[in-house]
Amino acid sequence: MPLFHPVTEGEITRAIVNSFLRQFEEYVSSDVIIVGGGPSGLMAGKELGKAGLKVIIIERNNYLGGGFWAGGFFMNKFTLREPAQEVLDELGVPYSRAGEGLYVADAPHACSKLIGAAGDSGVKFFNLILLEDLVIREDKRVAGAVINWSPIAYLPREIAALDPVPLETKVIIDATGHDASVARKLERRGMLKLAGEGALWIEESEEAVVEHTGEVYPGLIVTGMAVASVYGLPRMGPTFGGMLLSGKRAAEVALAVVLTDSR
Ligand code: 48H
Repeated sequence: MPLFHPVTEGEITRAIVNSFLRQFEEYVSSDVIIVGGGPSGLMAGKELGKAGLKVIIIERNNYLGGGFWAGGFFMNKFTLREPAQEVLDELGVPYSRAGEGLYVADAPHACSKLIGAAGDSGVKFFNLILLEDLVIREDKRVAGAVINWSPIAYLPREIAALDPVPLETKVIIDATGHDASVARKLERRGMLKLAGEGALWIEESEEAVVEHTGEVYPGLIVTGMAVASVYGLPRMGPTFGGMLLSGKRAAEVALAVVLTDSR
């Protein structure tokens, strides 16, 4: 008696292809597309999923987590300042006190729990997909994402001139980190001007990033380090509370936009 139930190779391939296509077709239209699966994007996704919205996270890598995996200095540890440790309480991630109002935790543990929580909330992950451009209609509002398989971007044009694919959505969240890749699509067309990220200043940076998290253009919300790049705010090094609370704020703003949007 074999341990595993017998199946054919064809059945396995069919299971993958059918499941992908069904999901892809369902998510051609969504409530929110989050570009970037780092801490701010995952946090925003988890909150929006919990609120019952139809949410996709697009990530160009074949893994989620962005800069959250390694923490600081490749030491797999990261810090959080009060009150952001409440997110770790919620996720069930252990941490220890490193000083007054300062906590330290294990980055892979926190990152995997956050990915799990986003998945549990119903968010769908589209890895290995790159945001190439935006859909903007006559009302001058971001109305969708234009995507392609990430490997396509790394192939020479003469063998991979492949048209990208549009997806419709009500709101896009730029959670692409230092690059602010989504906001840059608007800058390229003279529709937004990015100030560029400031130098490191922990005391100022996290609060400023959370405060400035919001809609920068109709239908486009920025979160995480993309906020610093858009508004010229200081960076904060390996402390992640600002990223998590910015993601939470982005979700609140996105929810308000979706609820007031009658389309
Ligand atoms: C698809 C894309 C695209 C694209 C980028 O860098 P991240 O971890 O971003 P945040 O803002 O959630 O967190 C920033 C944090 O990790 C950090 O770097 C900190 C706190 N730095 C402080 C300092 O002083 O340096 O994740 C962004 C994700 C990555 O996974 C990218 O691969 C992805 O976005 N991404 N995905 N299409 N065009 N551009």
